[in-house]
Amino acid sequence: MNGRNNWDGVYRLPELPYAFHALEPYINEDTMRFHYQHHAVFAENLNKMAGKEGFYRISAYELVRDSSKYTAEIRENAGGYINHKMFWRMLTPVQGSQPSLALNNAINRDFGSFNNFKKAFHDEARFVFGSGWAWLIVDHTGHLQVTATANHDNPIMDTARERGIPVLCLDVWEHAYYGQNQNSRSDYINSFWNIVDWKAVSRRFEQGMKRGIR
Ligand code: MN3
Repeated sequence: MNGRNNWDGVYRLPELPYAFHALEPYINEDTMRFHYQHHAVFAENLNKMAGKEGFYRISAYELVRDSSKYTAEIRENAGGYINHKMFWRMLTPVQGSQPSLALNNAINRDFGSFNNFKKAFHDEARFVFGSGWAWLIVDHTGHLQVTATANHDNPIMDTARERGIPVLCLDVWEHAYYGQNQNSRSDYINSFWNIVDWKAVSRRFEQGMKRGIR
């Protein structure tokens, strides 16, 4: 991975690219603060385990990608660390972003229409049993698919049932919405569409198409 030689091996908590209250009313400040603290725990745990649990100076991305080589505890913490990092960057307080032409065309090709895609993603997110994540991925044939993972698993894992590059993701653990939407995961998913950063998502799609799982 680029820059690894210069990396000191510390898993750092990335700053949020916006203020804690910036996504209101769709995600409220308390929920974001609580959720970000939750992300911090994964970084702390990785730092505690590094050097003792069979890995050192291996990026969290690689720990997740090559997850069959590591323990469930490493996989859970590395997954929690990278999933939240991806998730924060796919959200924005700026309204009105649009998918790029390339992403829009791929969505129409693979789902029939943008609304069909939204429905497929919504259903995938809604029916994750227990804790997990919903994803839009580019698979190895270059096609888009919606899929879900349990716990903090990620579709880049070498053990993933449906493997691919994450383009869009949604955390559907109860901690992501319970403070605001109580038990309505559907309300939370509906709110989510208002804060998706389609520019960032389109960039991920275009890079994913070029590079594949690195
Ligand atoms: Mn979470």
